[in-house]
Amino acid sequence: MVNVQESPKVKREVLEVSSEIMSEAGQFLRRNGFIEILPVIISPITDPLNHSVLDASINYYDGQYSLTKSMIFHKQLAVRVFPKIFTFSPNIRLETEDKKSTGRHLIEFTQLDLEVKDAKRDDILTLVENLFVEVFKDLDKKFGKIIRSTNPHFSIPKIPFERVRYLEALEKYGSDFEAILSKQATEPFWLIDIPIEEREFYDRLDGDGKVLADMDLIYPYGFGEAISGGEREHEYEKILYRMSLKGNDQKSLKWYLDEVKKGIPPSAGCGIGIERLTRFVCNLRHVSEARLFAKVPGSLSI
Ligand code: ASN
Repeated sequence: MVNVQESPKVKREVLEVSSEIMSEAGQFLRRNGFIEILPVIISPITDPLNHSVLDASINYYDGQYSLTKSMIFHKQLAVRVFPKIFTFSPNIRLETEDKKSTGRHLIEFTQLDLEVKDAKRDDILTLVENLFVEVFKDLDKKFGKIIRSTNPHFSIPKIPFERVRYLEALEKYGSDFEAILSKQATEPFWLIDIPIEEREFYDRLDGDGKVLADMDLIYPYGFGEAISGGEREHEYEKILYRMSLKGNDQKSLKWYLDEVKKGIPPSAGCGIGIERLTRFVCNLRHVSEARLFAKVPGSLSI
């Protein structure tokens, strides 16, 4: 039987910080030529993800809607209409109970998801670094004292962030490298060139056919993964090939494939977890303290 859980107490100041993060990040993107689009909550297509979660779909007449796991495909289609877009996208990922105490997982969370037509990975790294600096400067000005009272490490991140190659880190530190490096670090850093088997089919395969032109951002002080993103595959044949390597079902992604056939532009982008960023800034034990109505894996709550 599922455990029914009371929602954790969330501090007012944490909600103010979270609200300010969203406001300042949105303004930064608008100043840089982005427009905000509305999020998609249900669709016949959603991110297949690289790890399995419980099914979250709704039957509708004789069809089926999935609850959004990420808006990746919609972002790729949206940049046909406007070259720089962002959205605050609610994601539903029904993670299993073992993710309860990672500190980083909720089954409902929000990504600031952005995508840029014709962009390269480096463009996104620079954009995000500048976004972080602007957001942290603004937070420092408005909430610096409050934040420092619970987070002695709070500081404006120094850019450019270090870039760590996934395979080099794996070789040096073993399979737990991400946690080890996150604990050692005092500044956020990029993990780049992630091996093909570690990610979904939509991130672009780079030169040697083994690693992708993609990235994660990792927070320091053990806070772990913050962001994932990359350059995207946009050519129909390559997408089919990548799906076949991953064993993705073509039928369930037919709506996407039909659009790809008509043509989608090259693009790159990423998604920034809002609750994780709030947790990092406020130095919170668990991401469930970073929003109201948080839903922790393995339980039911309001
Ligand atoms: N938002 C991510 C991206 O843009 C995808 C994800 O969340 N799985 O790459």
